[in-house]
Amino acid sequence: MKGNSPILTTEAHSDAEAVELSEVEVIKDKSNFLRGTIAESLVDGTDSFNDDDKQLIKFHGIYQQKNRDKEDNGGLRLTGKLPIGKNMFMVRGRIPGGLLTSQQYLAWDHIAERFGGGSLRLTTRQSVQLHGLLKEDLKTIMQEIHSVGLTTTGACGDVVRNITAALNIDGNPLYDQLHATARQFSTYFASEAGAYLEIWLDDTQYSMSDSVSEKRESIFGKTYLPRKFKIGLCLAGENGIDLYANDLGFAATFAPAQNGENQIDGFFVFVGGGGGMTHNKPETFPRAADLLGWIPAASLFSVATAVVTAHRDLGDRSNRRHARLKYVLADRGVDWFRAEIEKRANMQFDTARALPAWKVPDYHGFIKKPNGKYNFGLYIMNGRIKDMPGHRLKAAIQMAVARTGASVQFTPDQDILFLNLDENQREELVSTFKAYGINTDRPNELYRRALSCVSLPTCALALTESERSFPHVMRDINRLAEKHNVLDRAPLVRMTGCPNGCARPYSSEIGIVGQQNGGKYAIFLGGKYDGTTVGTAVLQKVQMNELPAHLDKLFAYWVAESHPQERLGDFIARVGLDAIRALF
Ligand code: SRM
Ligand code: SF4
Repeated sequence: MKGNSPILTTEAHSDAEAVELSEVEVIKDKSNFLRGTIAESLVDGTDSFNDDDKQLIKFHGIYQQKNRDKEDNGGLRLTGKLPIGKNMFMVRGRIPGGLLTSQQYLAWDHIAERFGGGSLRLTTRQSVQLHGLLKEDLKTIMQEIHSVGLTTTGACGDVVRNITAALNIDGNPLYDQLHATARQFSTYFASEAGAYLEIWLDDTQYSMSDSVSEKRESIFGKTYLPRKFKIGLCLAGENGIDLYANDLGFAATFAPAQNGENQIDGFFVFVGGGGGMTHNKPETFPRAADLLGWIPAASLFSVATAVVTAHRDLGDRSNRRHARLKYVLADRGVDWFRAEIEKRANMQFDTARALPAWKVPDYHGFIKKPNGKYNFGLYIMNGRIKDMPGHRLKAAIQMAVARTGASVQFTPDQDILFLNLDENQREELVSTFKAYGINTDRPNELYRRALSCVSLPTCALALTESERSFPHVMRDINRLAEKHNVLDRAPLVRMTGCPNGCARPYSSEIGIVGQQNGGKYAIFLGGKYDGTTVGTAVLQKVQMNELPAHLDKLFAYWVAESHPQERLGDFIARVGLDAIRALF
């Protein structure tokens, strides 16, 4: 399918080479399709990669990191035993829609056990990360991941990243159609050049040292995309994936097919969402995606290709802070961009079709499906799966997956959904978690969708704590929600250790965003529960021990002035941010 389209040229992209390119563009250009000297480095006896290869290994799903804790104390608490004073690595999976067989889950678990300090970290894009890995183990790890039909290629880097897809909560066959599309996208937009196979899996038939042909990357071209590119898929009216935070989002509509069964017949197309920003640089900002219009299902791949190649050709390759697709939309406007995609894909959007109102599905606990089987959503604080004294979560999940043989789906909220359990499996699951003392109750409304990013001690970009302080922050907010009697409409809270927005704080109702060393945070308000808007920084440089006093005032005002059951984000949108600012 790809390679035949007339829009798959890299001409505009090579024009872009006339401008002064960012350093990463130069590294990609001379990398021989992401090879660099990674293979040589793997056998050089050191614990690290050189600066160029450090950029290139990201495309293979690997980050070089350091344990930023000076001593092995905090690291042990939540992130497993991390090497001190050595370079170490993070590996991220590419798992479209977050779906894994039991064998695949157990493979990740087993690798974490042996190489990753006994800790797995579920991510906000339905994937999993391992931390604290050593360079000498990387090849074995990649081969073990590959041996169960999985990969890490394209999990990071300037490519189409892991595709997120709606959760299969109630067994509706439309989800299977969405998941099939997510897998097709994942294959369609995967790197074609073969460096991954050659370096990690010893497959030399892909070696291209003599002639480097751009045909090897028929969509991306030799220098790939200007920046990361994220795609999400959901059903129209059901936003469990934070659709508006993606560069490209598809919300499926459906109609009965000839056999009377519902079939996906088209998609609302959203473009230009994204979270990253830099404090005090107003030219950088989080942005909620724009709706381009509706397309019939037959246009899906040509429109997706047109949007990805528009980013390839029009994205800024000189300034990585301005390189995401959202800046093309912000600079040129949505009408211009719609016309550009119509030209590239040779189609027209239906802009008259009305978008249904959004709901956010709930998946925790047991959900009985029409076929009599059950799904079970397990809440996992911060997505961290690890054994701690008195709380052997990793062992419990490993045992539950092994005993039931159930497939699982990672959720965009860093949780696990166990799929399609019969009555025996359901009992097995309950007794396993009980034996390990794991609480399987549904979390309350405050905790249900709350997120925090990884941050310290592994993330090189972290300015403040996030994952490790989140339990304490949440305890304080829970106390306040109880005090003001708003637990049934508790706000969506998300926290990050820097403004890059990995836990999507901007599309939450209370976004706590690391701002400065010394534990100072910016507080973003105004985002809505359904993820359709982004918030604004209302408070700056707040210490976490000051947050409860601020939220106390906010909650009091909200309760006093809101309509019955009005959510915080909707309330703030109604009264305006000036009224909120006046509180502090
Ligand atoms: Fe992220 C960079 C972790 C989802 C925006 N992100 C990073 C790095 C790799 C730090 C680095 O560059 O050195 C973090 C690794 C930390 C560590 O030690 O593990 C990191 N991002 C994560 C994860 C694991 C957070 C989590 O707690 O789950 C998420 C992995 C998702 C996945 O499986 O693919 C993760 N990152 C996101 C999201 C949310 C989303 O996509 O839904 C965003 C905001 C949406 C967006 O992309 O705009 C996000 N991450 C960033 C950015 C800012 C990009 C920008 O446009 O400015 C960076 C920094 C960068 O790319 O330069 C970043
Ligand atoms: Fe690291 Fe910042 Fe992302 Fe948190 S938001 S994981 S601190 S890059």
